[in-house]
Amino acid sequence: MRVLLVTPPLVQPNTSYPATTVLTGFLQSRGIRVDQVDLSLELVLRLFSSDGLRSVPHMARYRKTVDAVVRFLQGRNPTLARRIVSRKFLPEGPRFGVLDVLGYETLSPQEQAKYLASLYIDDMADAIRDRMDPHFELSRYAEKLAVSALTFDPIRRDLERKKPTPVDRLLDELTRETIRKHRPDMVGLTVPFPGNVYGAFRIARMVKAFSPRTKIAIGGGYVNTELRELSDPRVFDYVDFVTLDDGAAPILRIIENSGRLLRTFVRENGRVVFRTSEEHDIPHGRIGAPSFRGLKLDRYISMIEMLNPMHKLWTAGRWNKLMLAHGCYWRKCAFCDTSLDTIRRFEPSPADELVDRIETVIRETGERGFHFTDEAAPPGLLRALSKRLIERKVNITWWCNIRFERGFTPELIRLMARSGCIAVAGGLETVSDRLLRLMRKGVTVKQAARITKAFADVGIMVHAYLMYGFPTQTPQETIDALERVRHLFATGCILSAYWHRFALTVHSPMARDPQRFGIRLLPMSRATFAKNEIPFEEVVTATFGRRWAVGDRRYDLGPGLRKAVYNYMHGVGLYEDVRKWFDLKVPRAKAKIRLP
Ligand code: B12
Ligand code: SF4
Repeated sequence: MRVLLVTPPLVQPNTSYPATTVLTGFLQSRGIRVDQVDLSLELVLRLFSSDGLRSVPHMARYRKTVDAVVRFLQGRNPTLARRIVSRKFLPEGPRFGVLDVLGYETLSPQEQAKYLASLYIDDMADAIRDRMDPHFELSRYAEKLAVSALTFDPIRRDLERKKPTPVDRLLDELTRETIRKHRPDMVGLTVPFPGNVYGAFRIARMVKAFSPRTKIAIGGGYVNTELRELSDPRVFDYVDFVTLDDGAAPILRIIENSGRLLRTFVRENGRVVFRTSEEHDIPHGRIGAPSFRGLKLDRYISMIEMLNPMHKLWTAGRWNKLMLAHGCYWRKCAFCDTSLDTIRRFEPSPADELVDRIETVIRETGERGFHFTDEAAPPGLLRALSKRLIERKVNITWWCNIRFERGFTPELIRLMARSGCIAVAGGLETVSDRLLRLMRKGVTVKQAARITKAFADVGIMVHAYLMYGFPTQTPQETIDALERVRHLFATGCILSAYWHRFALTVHSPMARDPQRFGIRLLPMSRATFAKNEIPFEEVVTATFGRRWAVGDRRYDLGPGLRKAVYNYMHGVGLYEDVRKWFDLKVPRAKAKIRLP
C-alpha cells in the first residue's frame, strides 16, 4: 500500500503545516510506505512565477521580476536585496502605501528588502483575487465557502462549475502531476482550516477522475471541529473516509483495510454512517518524531508583512512545528471548544522524549527554530523541557502559546529564556476581571500584567489574544479593556495583539449552559455539512451590547479596537485618548491600571 499525504491550498507559505509530518513520522515507524507533498506551497510557487502570471491581465512588469523575488524570499538569492532597496527594481502597487507611515527606515537593508518584496507579493495576490479568482488570498483559499457551511451546496457548486478558474485549473494540473509521480493507493488530505476545504475537495475530485481506484481520506482541525454532524452523502462523491480527532490510529485502520474503522464516516448504501470502536488513540508520548521527508524545505517563502517583530514570527522563517502535549491542561474556559478531544484529553509527553524529537527534527531539517503549537503549554512541562534542553546542550530558538497564569514565576521565565524561548502568546481576552471570572479563564488582569512584564523584562516578546463582544460585556468594559491594552503596550509589557470578535461555538461550555451567560440560542437550520459557530441573542442586555452581538455595524466596536492595536503595534498613538480610534461615539475610559 502506497500512501500519499497532502497539504491542500492554502496555508501560510513560510513553513509546512505539521499534520502530514506527524502522520508521516508515525506511519513510517509502522513500516508503511508513505510520501508527503505540500500542494499549498506548490500552487503558490506555480502561480507566483513568470509562467503562472501569464493568465493574470496587466502583469508584465511583475512577470519580469517575480522569479528572482521568489528566490530571494526563499533565501536563495540574498544579493538581490540591494536592487530591491534601490526602489527602482520592483513595481510598486497599492500595498506600498503603508511605507510612508511606518518605521521602514529603522530596518536593516536585508529586512527592508524582505519587507518590500512582501508588499510586492501582496500586491500580486490582490491582483490575482481581483482579476482572476475572487477566492484567492495568500494563505487561505475560498475560506468563505467553508466557514460554518451548514450545507455542502456552495462548495459543490464551485467544484462543479462549468468554467473552472485559472487557479482551479492550475491545482488540477498539479494534482495530476502528483498522482502520476507517486501512484498512491491512498491519498490522505489534511484540512486544518476553512481556507483548505475547497482546495482539499478540488484535489480529491481530480484524484477520483484521474485515478479512480485510489482511496481518499480527509481529517484535520476543520473536520474535527466542524464536520462532526456530517450527513450529506454527496461529500463521498469526492472522498471515501472522513476521520475525526487524532489521526494516527484511524488512518492506520483505513490502511489495514480490515473492515475495522475508528471514528470514521463512510458512505454505505447511499447513507453516511459513522464507524468506530473502543480502541484507544496512540498516546502523545508514543507518537514519535515528525518526519519532513519529501517536503522541499528550501522552497518555503519567508515574508515580512508587518514591521512588528512579534508579528514576523507568523510569516517569516521556517519554523519546525511540534506539540508538547495533547490537549489543554486547563480546559475550563467557557468560550473554548473544551468538549473536543483536541482540548479535553490532556496528555503531556515526557520532557526527554520531547528533546529526542527535537534532536531528530534538527537532524532531518537542519533548522533549529521551533514553534510549539499547543493551545496552552503547561508551565510544569515548560520548566522540565527548558531544563533538559539546557542540560543536554540542545541549542534551539522557540516560541509557544501559554496562559498568563501564576505558574509562570520570574524564575521559570528566566529559565525559559535561557533555553531559547523568544516569544509567547496568550489570551488576555476581555481584559476585565468580571468577565475573566465569568468565562473561567483563571487569570486576573493584574496577574496577567505582572506576568507579561516579567516576560518583557527578560526580552521574551509577548502577543495577546483579545476578545470583544462577549455576552454581557458593556461598551464601557470594552473601552476600559482597550485602555488597559494601551497601558500594556505603552509600558512594553506586550508587543503585539489581535482582537477577535467573540463567537459562540457548539463545542463550548457556553453552548451547553447559555443561561449562565445571559444568552439564548437562536434556532438554526439543520447542518448536513459543517457546524461550529451558532447564533444567539443576549437576554440580559447591557445598553447596546445586544446590537453588537448580532453584528449591527453601527454599534460595532471591532474596527476601532483593531485600528487602535494596529497602531500601537507600530508605536503610534500610545499616549492618546482611546476614543480617537472610533468613528462612533464611545464612552470615556474609566479603567485605572497600576502596572508592575
Ligand atoms: C497553532 C494553530 C494555529 C497557528 C499556526 C498555524 C500553522 N500554519 O501552523 C496560527 C495562529 C497561525 C493559526 C491560525 C488560524 N487558525 Co489555528 N490552530 C492552531 C492549533 C492550536 C494547533 C495546530 C497544530 O499545530 N496542530 C498539530 C497537528 C499535528 O494537529 P492536526 O492538524 O489537528 O492533525 C491531527 C489530526 O487532526 C489528524 N489529521 C490531520 N490531518 C489529517 C488527514 C487525514 C487523512 C487523517 C486521517 C487525519 C488527519 O491527525 C493529526 C495527528 O493527530 C489548532 C488547534 C489544535 N489543537 O489542533 C488551531 C486550529 C487548527 N485553528 C483554527 C482556526 C479557525 C484558525 C484561523 C482560521 C483563525 C482565524 N480566524 O484567523 C487561522 C487560519 C490560518 C490560515 N492560514 O488559514 C481552528 C480550525 C477549526 C475550524 N473551525 O476550521 C483550530 C482547530 C482551533 C479551533 N478549534 O478553533 N492557527
Ligand atoms: S482557551 Fe486556551 S487555556 Fe482556555 S481551555 Fe481553551 S485551550 Fe485551554
